[in-house]
Amino acid sequence: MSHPQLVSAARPSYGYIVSFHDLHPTPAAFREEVVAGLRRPRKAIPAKFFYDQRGSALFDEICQLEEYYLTRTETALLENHVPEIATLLGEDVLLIEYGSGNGRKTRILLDCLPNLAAYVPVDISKDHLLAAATDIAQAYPYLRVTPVCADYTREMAFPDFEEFPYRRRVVFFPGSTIGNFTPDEAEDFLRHAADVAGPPGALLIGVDLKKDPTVIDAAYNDKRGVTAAFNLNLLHRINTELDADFDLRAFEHRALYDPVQGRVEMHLVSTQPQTVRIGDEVFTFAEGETIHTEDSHKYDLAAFQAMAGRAGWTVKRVWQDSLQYFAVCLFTLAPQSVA
Ligand code: AVI
Repeated sequence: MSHPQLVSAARPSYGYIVSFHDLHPTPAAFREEVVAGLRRPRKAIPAKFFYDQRGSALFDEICQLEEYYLTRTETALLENHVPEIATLLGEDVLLIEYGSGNGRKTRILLDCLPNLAAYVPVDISKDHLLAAATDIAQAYPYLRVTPVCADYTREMAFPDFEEFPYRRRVVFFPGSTIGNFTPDEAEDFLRHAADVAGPPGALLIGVDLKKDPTVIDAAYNDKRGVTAAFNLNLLHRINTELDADFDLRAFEHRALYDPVQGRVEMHLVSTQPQTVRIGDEVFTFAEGETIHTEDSHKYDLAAFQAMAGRAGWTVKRVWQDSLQYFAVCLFTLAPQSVA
């Protein structure tokens, strides 16, 4: 992948999306994947389907919960260390963010990175992506904002951005979203990120760490029941979008941390024997049978660094909170090139 040389130029003011790369990710075959998942001997639905409009709003609410330590810990790490992060990354960075959320963490970086060359949010959901990118473009009128609509869990030809002079590409993947991949998928993603960044690129990534299981269990079983509502919203979404008749009162949220596997498994438990219809298809549930809806892996820091190493990354710096709940890691592809 060739990277254009930096050409210094006076920066104009934009305030709008400068260019949009639509890599036309195949629309998630929602019905097909749900039906196939419910036909499996152990019923499962991919976690990516949580995020309709209500699901995204509920996830934002989860991020504010006292029990959900991940967001506030990572945000504090970024806020406390952003001057050092900015120095290590240097000027004229092309900042590529995967799975852009509500933008709060992005803004911490945008406020401090000197002379950012462009901001490239990458997401599969076009509407969500364009809305978030427009907000950022308006808040940072001197920034080139160039969203890419793509399914980053699959192979894709990333744009080369020849039109923008920049010094290095930096991939930003906050939130421990890497934890929602299986370890094999996570390693593949890290390899993909190395390919997209290219030397002298860098990766700034948030990772939730193994810890006291009661702390993790509480984060996924909050007292107000927001996580339960987030989990059950998947059935509501299937009812509305796929002409189904799930009775939401006949399913319960379950999330349990398995310290041996190092992951939280989230399920929806059928509280009674029942049948459910999706269009013309009928599914039978025994009492206690579950739909597996999400895994959230927690890493041992050394094991995560080893995985990143296998994917081609070298650790440059790691920031952790005093309880060592969470890590923000900066990896590079060519250590000698870091400022
Ligand atoms: C998006 N992802 C990192 C969250 C997590 O913690 O795995 C999704 C989530 N599921 C339940 N609560 C939050």
